[in-house]
Amino acid sequence: MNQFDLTGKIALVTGASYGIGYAIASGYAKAGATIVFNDINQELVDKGIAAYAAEGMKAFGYVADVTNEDQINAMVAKIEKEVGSIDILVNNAGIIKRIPMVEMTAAEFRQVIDIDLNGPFIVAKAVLPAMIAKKSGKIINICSMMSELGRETVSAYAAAKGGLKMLTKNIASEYGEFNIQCNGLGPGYIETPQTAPIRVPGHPFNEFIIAKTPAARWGKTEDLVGPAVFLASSASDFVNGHVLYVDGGILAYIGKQPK
Ligand code: NAP
Ligand code: GCO
Repeated sequence: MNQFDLTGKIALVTGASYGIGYAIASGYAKAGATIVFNDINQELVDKGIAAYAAEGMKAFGYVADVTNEDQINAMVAKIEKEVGSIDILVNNAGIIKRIPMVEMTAAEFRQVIDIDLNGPFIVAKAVLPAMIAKKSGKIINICSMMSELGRETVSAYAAAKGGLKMLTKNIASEYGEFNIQCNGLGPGYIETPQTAPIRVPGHPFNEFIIAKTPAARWGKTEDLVGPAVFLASSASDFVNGHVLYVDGGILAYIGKQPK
């Protein structure tokens, strides 16, 4: 039996019109899953559907803001009616604001917490009842290096991602008895639109990350697909409450000394 086969499974990946979510959803489709995704407006959803189609994948797309419980509950009900019961949830949608804490407004802080932490709570709460009823489910929360480490200007994001690590452990603890596994996937520094501003060749942070990564490179979204398939598949049925870091070794390394 191929433990990494997702045939017959329905996977919801939030914020998956592009970026990490798109790569993970595409990997799930190639592993046999039916993929469903949401984004915050129809233009992005249409863009995502076209992108999946261009790669020969049929994806079901829905407009829903992960911070809006009514929209998420309505979307999950629509998915269950139009596609089927959700077997795999990837809480991927997220934003970052890079602002020194003393200059960040409370509203800006709240917005990051709302999308990056409250959103995963809202979506997981919406899909859990059906998973409990069928005594099966996989929830994967996209964590971060900032689930473990801090750095200048990302106070809200680090607080959210640190909280997301603990929400992951709590869902695992509370619902493990229903054969539901909830794990985190913690990407390192990955080439996506979110990191484009700090990845400019010659930018000090770009050089810093390459020196801080044993693999001496930025990650690619493709680097995350295998670990994401593992966490969504029966190969990880006894892995629960774990955060799988896919970071090229960043968390293990003090960093290359300057020449
Ligand atoms: P991205 O390129 O900015 O994509 C984020 C996606 O989430 C976009 O499609 C975005 O749509 C969507 N989104 C934002 N707010 C939303 C909301 N309220 N409701 C629904 N969808 C929403 O980011 P990424 O780099 O792919 O990151 C994806 C996830 O990985 C995030 O949780 C991020 O924190 C995490 N992560 C990223 C890295 C990295 O190095 N890139 C590393 C570790 C973790 P819009 O275009 O409308 O904003
Ligand atoms: C930053 C980056 C990181 C990455 C990622 C690292 O400004 O430090 O955006 O936060 O997005 O979360 O794992």
